[in-house]
Amino acid sequence: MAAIAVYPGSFDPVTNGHLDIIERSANVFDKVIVAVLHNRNKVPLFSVEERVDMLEKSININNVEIDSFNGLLIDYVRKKKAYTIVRGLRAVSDFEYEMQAASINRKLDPGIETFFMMTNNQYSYLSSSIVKEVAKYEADVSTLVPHVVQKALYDKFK
Ligand code: COD
Repeated sequence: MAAIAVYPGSFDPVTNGHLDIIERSANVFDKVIVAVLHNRNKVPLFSVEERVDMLEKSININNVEIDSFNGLLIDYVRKKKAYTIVRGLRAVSDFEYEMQAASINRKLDPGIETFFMMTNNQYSYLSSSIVKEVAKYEADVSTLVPHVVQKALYDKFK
């Protein structure tokens, strides 16, 4: 049976930190589905279509698929016949939320495991929020995000 993993997130927008997790998980699992969340309480900077498009243009790995989802993550993971959720960990500050999310997801379906992958040290400070913050002031984000994202950020803040 193929080992399918779902890497869910907001990806608003995708950063080099996300891409690193995607590349490394693609080496571990037979297939990785990068799943962009549709609805959130807070309004994203980029629409789900824009976020999916930027991911598609930034990734060219045979066993990686880009998708989007609505509602509960665990329902989506089941629908995809995946048994693993991949999450990235940057710092202790990520731990509390991730622990809570993994626990509730396990409660909802004990058959689905959450796997954590430590950030690559060079991306440990990197988040979508920090990238948006600096791009707003037209600072250089070329080493933080793929080219297509950098362009989209500058266009958005023009
Ligand atoms: N290095 C390593 N990992 C990173 C980096 C980096 N520099 N930057 C981000 N990551 C990791 C994050 O830790 C996270 O694991 C993943 O990449 C995605 O990050 P984000 O910020 O794009 O996405 P989140 O954390 O906002 O995604 C939250 C979900 C969409 C997964 C969550 O809200 C969800 O599952 N919602 C659906 C409703 C639901 O099922 N809720 C119950 C469970 S919480």
